[in-house]
Amino acid sequence: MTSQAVGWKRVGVMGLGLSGCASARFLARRGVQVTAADSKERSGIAEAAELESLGVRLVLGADAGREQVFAQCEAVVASPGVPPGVPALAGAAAAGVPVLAEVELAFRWLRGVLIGITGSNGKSTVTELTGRILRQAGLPTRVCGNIGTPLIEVVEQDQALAVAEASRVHYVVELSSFQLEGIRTLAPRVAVLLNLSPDHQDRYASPGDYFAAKARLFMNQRGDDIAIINWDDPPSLRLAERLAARLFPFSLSHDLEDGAVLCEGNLVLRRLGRDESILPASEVPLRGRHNLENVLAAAAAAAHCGASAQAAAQAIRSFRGLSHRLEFVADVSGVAYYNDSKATNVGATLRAVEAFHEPLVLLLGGYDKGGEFEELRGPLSAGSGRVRAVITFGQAGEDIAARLQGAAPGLVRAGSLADAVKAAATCARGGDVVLLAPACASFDAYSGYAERGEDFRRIVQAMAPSRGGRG
Ligand code: UMA
Ligand code: ADP
Repeated sequence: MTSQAVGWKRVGVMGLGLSGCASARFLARRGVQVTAADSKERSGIAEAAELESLGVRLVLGADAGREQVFAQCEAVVASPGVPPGVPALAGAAAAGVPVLAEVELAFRWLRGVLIGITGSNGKSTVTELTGRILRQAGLPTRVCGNIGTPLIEVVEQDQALAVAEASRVHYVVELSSFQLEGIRTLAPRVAVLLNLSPDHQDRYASPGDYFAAKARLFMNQRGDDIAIINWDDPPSLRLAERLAARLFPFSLSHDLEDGAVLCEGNLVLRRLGRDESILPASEVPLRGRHNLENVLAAAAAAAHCGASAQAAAQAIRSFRGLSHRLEFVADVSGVAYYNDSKATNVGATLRAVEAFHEPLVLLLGGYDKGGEFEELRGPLSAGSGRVRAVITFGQAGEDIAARLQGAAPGLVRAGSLADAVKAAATCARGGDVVLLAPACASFDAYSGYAERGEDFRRIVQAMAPSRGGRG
């Protein structure tokens, strides 16, 4: 393959994390002259020598902050974590150079079926579960995107497949708002929008701007594509009026004519007036009503790719959920500790609180992305009787405590996560649940939600005389 096949001779890549490195490799291997920039110094880029050996020109550190970095390029691939306002991207855009997402580059080379999954919460869970259902149904399946492996890396591996084989591959791709900002032609055969609630307000001017980025998932779909939307979520529903694709909604509370529904305790696919039961809701092993929504969405997406209800039921029954999502850690002196470190926004925390009937000691805090913490006041109030105490920690801890003052019972301000767990153990009584569902990102003290969740596990397990117990 040559640069002619890609269509460009000189391409810029902004950011050298997972997406940027994968994009730079892909392009350089196809003969494109790549200029790759990152605000980190060379010592922070482990792949520097490898990329240079492929012919990539690196612009690192302060030099990456210049407007002219990509002046000679015909296109720029922007990493999702790099905001469009940074001088190198703004400079390229001002010069009329297209700034694209890595997933857009990948889509132009993708030969199989794209299933795109977005939403404020539940993306990774639904992406993983949809992939498992498709595999159970015997369909060749790749699970990638924001969940971890860049789509371009997977698409590059599949360039080796013969045409017929490649066209059968199902790419189940988690798509973030950051990625969707940079799509131009990307069009999922099946697009799933799980829900919309404010997030990433450190990057967007308003929740509306963030929702608009999510809505781009549907913008290139055609009439024979499928749009799966949460009928119970008003902001998602508002988008349904503008769809070009065929709508297939899901709902736990409406008896839809066509869609995935909860009907007499069963999760059901209703198509052309015909009901097909997947499984009883009581047999879904995941905790919380929001996970029933996730299951309906995944089953609906897989059904539109040809998976049977039986395959869906089998995959759902054996899916215990992803780590750091309402994950049981240990029972310590009759108190159950749960790790929901991935609850990095208020919406996810609200659903986590709803998922328990036991009295809760809730741990909130971390790096604030502009969260609307006041929304927690009602559900956490003493009157609700659900929450025994709220412990706040980390950089946002003080602000959260101030914003919940007078609403949450037993409000305690702690420093680190370890201090917060200690304080929680003091407040909790036998039969309670201590829940880390922090409503904040973790970057004040950790590299990501996974590191924070692992730290929580370690702290809790150090207090536990023996492991196991309730799950
Ligand atoms: N960088 C700059 N200038 C900046 C900002 C960053 O040069 O102004 C550089 C950093 O120094 C770093 C690189 O950009 O070297 C990082 O790029 P990135 O933040 O886009 O990270 P990647 O490693 O490419 O990972 C991205 C996604 N990250 C983000 O969207 C922040 C990963 O999602 C995703 O798994 C991966 O691509 C593969 O598709 C993570 C995430 O946190 C899990 N996503 C957000 C979320 O889920 O809330 C959207
Ligand atoms: P995402 O990839 O969108 O961040 P995850 O599946 O990783 O989604 O879950 C992130 C957080 O959101 C976890 O705390 C999880 O418990 C919660 N969550 C999962 N599904 C939903 C949903 N449908 N609605 C609200 N919260 C959810």
